[in-house]
Amino acid sequence: MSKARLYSGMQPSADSLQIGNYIGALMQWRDLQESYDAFFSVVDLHALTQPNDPAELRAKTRRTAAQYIAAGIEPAKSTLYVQSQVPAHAELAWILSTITGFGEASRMTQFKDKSSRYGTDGTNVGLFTYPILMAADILLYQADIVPVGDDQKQHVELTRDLAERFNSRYGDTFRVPMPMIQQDTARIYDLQNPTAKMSKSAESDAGVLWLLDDPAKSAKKIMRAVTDSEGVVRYDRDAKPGVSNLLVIYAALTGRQIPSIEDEYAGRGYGDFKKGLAEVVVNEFGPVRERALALLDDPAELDRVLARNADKAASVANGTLDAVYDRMGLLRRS
Ligand code: ATP
Ligand code: LTN
Repeated sequence: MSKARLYSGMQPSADSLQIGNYIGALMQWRDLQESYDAFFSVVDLHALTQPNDPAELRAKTRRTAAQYIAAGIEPAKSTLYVQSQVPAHAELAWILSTITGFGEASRMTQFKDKSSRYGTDGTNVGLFTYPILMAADILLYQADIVPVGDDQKQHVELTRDLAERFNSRYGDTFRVPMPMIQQDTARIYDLQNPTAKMSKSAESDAGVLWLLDDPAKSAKKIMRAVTDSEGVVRYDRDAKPGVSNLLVIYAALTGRQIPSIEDEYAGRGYGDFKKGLAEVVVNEFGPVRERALALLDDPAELDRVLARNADKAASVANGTLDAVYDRMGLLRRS
């Protein structure tokens, strides 16, 4: 039996990914690629909804792809490619926009949040149609499952609605995908503000652990992480968000259970615990960083790998797009 299809992606919105992207997405993708026919994209067209310097966007796109590979996404096993290199994404997005209700798109909470933050004049139409482009990403590949964080669940639901709507109007064309929502235990919070999600675009850098940072710098940030005055290494998300977050990171990177880590540090202070965690982080990130930097040292080879995978992606995507055009009555050239 052939493997089920999986699709996910990340925006190239920073020079380096942060540890939340690694634990919440890349580590899972790495495992999932063994049992699924996986497609992973660097969604650079989505990134255009934020202001970008062209040279920087190009660099961030390569850096994001290099970090996928360095974290264990194998370009020979999974189809790892850059979204804009497959024109079908933008084409299907247009088609899907014609079957999306204005009110339906207006209800997307991510758009509502961003547009209320930046105001109508500071918000581009691309931000409004962002979820439709995401639906195109997923539907082009006939994906069965889409691993994403909780914040993207509404977008996957819109994708399902659009697929069903198209199928009922024009005949069975798209597979209706299922979201695979990241578990709470894979959610990482800011080290300085442990009730806020760690994020690439955080305002302050002090609470963010970057995959490509000098390991000594990451160790220092861990030693300075916010804790509490109890002095006991114990998991309690509500009363002890700082320590609990550090425990989640420790457990995720070592594959250990939280109670076993609590036992190890029983009767010892936060200093010891943080030192232990810093060691774990440095050991895990050191080699990932080395691999990513080595890949970035040879951009021509990295670009070739990405081009090969874009060809593979395009051959699947174009098949879907052709069927869509045909079913909608667009005159195909002979
Ligand atoms: P941005 O600040 O540009 O929105 P981000 O760092 O918040 O970026 P996304 O690009 O939105 O991350 O997400 C990429 C992937 O990483 C998603 O699958 C998301 O669920 C996961 N992810 C992002 N931040 C975290 C986090 N703090 N903990 C766990 N997973 C995370
Ligand atoms: N919107 C997502 C990134 C993304 C995506 C996708 C995820 C774009 N296209 C398709 C899964 C499937 C985000 O911000 N994390």
